[in-house]
Parts: sequence; structure tokens; C-alpha cells
Amino acid sequence: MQSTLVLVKPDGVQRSLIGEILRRCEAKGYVIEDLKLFSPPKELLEKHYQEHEGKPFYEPLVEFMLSGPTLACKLSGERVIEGFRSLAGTTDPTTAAPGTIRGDLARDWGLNVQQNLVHGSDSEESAAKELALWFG
Ligand code: IDP
Ligand code: MG
Repeated sequence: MQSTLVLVKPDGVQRSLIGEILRRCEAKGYVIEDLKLFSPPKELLEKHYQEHEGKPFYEPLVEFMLSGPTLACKLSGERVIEGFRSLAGTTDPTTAAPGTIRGDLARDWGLNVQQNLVHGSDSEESAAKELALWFG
């Protein structure tokens, strides 16, 4: 069995989309193993987005993630890492496929692709690292 880290980012929490996003995960058949709604410290977010350090969107991204509470979810099931990323849709919400979380529920609010509602781990290695960081 595989597990992944799903985040409902501050835009999703502020827009009251926690229920809708978790509903889609459960409807797909994945199992919610753990949930935590909190405002993560900057150090956690910097570690979480370490791979993007130095990119132009990195600092604004960390600031955005500090703008309100985030829901962290440990989601489990066979091939859930790729399965959740498929549910989430591509990074840019403007062009994410309809039927996906980002495609149906997100759009550009003038900040390019920053506010796209969710995060999902992108490999087994990132999932292990991120689950330890958020739930360790
Ligand atoms: P992912 O969330 O689809 O895996 P990543 O490339 O890992 O996408 O980027 C992490 C997050 O950084 C994105 O979900 C988005 O919130 C933000 N981001 C990525 N690229 C840009 C950009 O060009 N401008 C602003 N924010 C960005
Ligand atoms: Mg990513």
C-alpha cells in the first residue's frame, strides 16, 4: 500500500473547499489516514519547497503558504501518488483539464499558477520525506 501527502493550500481552506477536495479523494476510493489543519511554521514550508529554492516564484510561494491555515492529509491506496496527481490536474489551473480539482475549482487570480488549491507528492521519495515533515 502506498501513501502520499495531500495539502489543501490556504486558498482552498479560505474558499471552503476542504470538504469538496476530500470528497473527491474518497469517491476515487482512497483512504484518509490522518488529517491536520494548522498554520505551518516558515521552516516547515521552506523544507517542503526546498527543491524550488532560488526560483523566482519561491519566496512569494512561501509567503502565500503562510497566509492562512493549510489542511495536511495522509492519503493511502495502491498507486495513490500518481492517482492523486491525476485527480489534482496539471499545475496551471487555467489549463488544467476539466474534471480535475484544479481544472474544475481553480483559476488564475492574477498570480499566474500560484493558487492552485492542492499539493500532492510527486514520487515515493518525496512522499516519504513530506509525510515525515508534516506528520512526523
Ligand atoms: P506541482 O504543485 O504541480 O507539483 P511544482 O512545479 O512542484 O507544481 O510547483 C510547486 C508550486 O509552486 C505549484 O503548485 C504552485 O503553487 C507554485 N508555482 C509553480 N510554478 C509557479 C510559477 O511559475 N509562478 C507562481 N507559482 C508557481
Ligand atoms: Mg511539485
